[in-house]
Amino acid sequence: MRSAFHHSKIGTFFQAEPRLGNPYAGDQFLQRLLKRLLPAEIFADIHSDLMRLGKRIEDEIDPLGIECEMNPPSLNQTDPWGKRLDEVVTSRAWKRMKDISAEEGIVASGYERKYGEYSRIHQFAKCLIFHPSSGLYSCPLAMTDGAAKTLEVLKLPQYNEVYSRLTSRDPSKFWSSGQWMTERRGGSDVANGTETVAVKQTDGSYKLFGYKWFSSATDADISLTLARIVDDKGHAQEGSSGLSMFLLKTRKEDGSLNNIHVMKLKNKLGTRSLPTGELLLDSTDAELLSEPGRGVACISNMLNITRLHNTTGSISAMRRVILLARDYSMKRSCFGSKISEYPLHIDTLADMELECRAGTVLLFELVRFLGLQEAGKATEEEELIFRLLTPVAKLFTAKRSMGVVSEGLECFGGQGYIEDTGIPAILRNNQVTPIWEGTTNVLSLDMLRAVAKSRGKAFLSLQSALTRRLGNVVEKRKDLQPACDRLLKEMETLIEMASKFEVSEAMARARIIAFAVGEIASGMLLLEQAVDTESPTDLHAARRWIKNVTDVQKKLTEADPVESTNSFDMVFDGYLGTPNSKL
Ligand code: MFK
Repeated sequence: MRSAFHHSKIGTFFQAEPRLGNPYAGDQFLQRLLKRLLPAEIFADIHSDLMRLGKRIEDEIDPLGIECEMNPPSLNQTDPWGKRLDEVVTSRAWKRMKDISAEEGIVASGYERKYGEYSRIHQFAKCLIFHPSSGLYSCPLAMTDGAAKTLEVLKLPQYNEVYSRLTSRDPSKFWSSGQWMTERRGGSDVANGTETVAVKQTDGSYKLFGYKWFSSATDADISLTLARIVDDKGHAQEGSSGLSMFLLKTRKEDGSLNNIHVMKLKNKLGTRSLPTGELLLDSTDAELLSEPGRGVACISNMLNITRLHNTTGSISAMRRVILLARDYSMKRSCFGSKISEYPLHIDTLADMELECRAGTVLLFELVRFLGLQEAGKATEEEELIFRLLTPVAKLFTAKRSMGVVSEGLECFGGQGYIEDTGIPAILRNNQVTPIWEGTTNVLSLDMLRAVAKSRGKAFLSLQSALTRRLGNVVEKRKDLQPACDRLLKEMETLIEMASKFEVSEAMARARIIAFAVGEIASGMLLLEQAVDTESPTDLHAARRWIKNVTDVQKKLTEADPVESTNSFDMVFDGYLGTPNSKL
């Protein structure tokens, strides 16, 4: 009699592993979007470059990214005899990533302006497919881009060489930059928390003394940083207007560190392949770049670029997990069918795909604006929308991507929780995107400040762009009138309600306002994509998105932020001392 238990079958089944493939070839939505945004001959050129880079990512870069993840940096602080070394030891793969980044022109392609106003679209499309395979080398590249932008805006001839290195394609010349802003007392509140001081030297240069608490890419070649210039009596001005922006080289001519002590490397939840250090600046040579007291405004040039990279990172994490989950769904059988055949699973994937598409159109709208601005073609309306939507895109995509990536892990069942599949790292690494470059709350307030500084014109500019552009959508497809009307109504309500708030009321609702702006702007862009491409999936996505757009009136009316002075006690049962509940 045959045993019901077939020994020979034990151990012969293995889960089919998800394959990444060429991440550009696999992203049809991105291809359609680029085709729509670019003139035909430029698209043809960029498309073939991205196909090539996608193949290189599949064959060479992604394995190196995994190697970076497996070999995090370490700090060799002293030699056996106690002499200070402060050596940040990075992996072979991390170093190789720097060379590849230069060769690929991940920063350079934004500055060579080969495609004029479209150059930034090319650059950010590259970043989008590169980021999740880069072992987080995308972080130093983001800051390098931000530093290059800052130098370009400042137009100081004495820094031409530094600029040319930041934007070089030659690995032997290429320099990366840090952005050392965060101090122990000042993560979000840089203006009041920055303690680093700058002492002027007789030759006009400065020496910096301070402690930088989170310094991403500690192994960078240069860094932009903030410090307070002290006067002859040793006094430094407090607050934002006391801050100036400096450029420093991390090493001296002889290769030794520029009086920088690497106190420790941070032990982080994710982004472990990226060296993030605590640095003591102890007489570090630096040069003043901004006007004295204009440090925050000056470094904002950098911040607005790194925030676009942050947005890119969040979207690319969504795209990466979706590409893997899509592939896996077609391989994994469950209850007798491939899981790609189950409507419930498809519905889950559809929501993930939708978030990713909404983020992608928002990013490329901003990147398009950036290109126009740099080509001197941006209108005042575009400038205002760019300023308004940059923090919105960052906070919106960062927050929403965490939900998508978490859902993505679930698509693999238990395998999504197993470290050596590489899948959990997508989640761990992405958790930084809502935090660095300004948290969700800080960026919601930044958006409000942009509105306030423009005396409301930023909102009105978005509204008039919506009216005009959605009008064009309806011209092409009358059946989209209700969807367009819905977005216009939400924007109108938002402006009407927001304009009646006291400052403190608006601040307490800043998140709601920011997410509403993100949903409305993405909705318009998804509709434009749908009517231009006439793709049924783009149309489906746009309709699905708009159905789910938040009812602003309801949300703002029902919002019940606790605004009184004892608000903390209201939430936490009199924790601070005002009892407000009884057992
Ligand atoms: C793949 C992902 C790659 C990403 C890599 C990133 C790695 C980097 C890691 C980090 O370094 S994370 C640390 C980042 N830190 C932050 O993002 C700080 C968050 N806090 C803020 O953003 C605060 O809003 C801010 C420090 C800017 C507030 O400072 P202030 O001095 O209280 O701001 P204030 O008084 O509103 O603005 C001063 C000036 O700057 C004003 O100019 P004017 O004097 O001419 O009016 C503002 O208009 C201007 N400004 C501020 N933010 C701006 C801006 N201008 C343009 N854009 C902005 N975003």
